[in-house]
Amino acid sequence: MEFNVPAISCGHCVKAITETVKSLDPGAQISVDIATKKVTLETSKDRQTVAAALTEAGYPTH
Ligand SMILES: [Cu+2]
Repeated sequence: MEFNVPAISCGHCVKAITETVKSLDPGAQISVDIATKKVTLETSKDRQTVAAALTEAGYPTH
């Protein structure tokens, strides 16, 4: 799945988002692109769950 996350601005954001997703699903594959502010991931969790966790971590999705 793919999310646009406008709050992504630096490597710290990438780390925080990656850790948030990994804590939800340790087996998740995730890539975060700072330039396009896009998060791409493979996970067994549903979209709603991931979006809620990212929002809670300070990275609301669009
Ligand atoms: Cu940052």
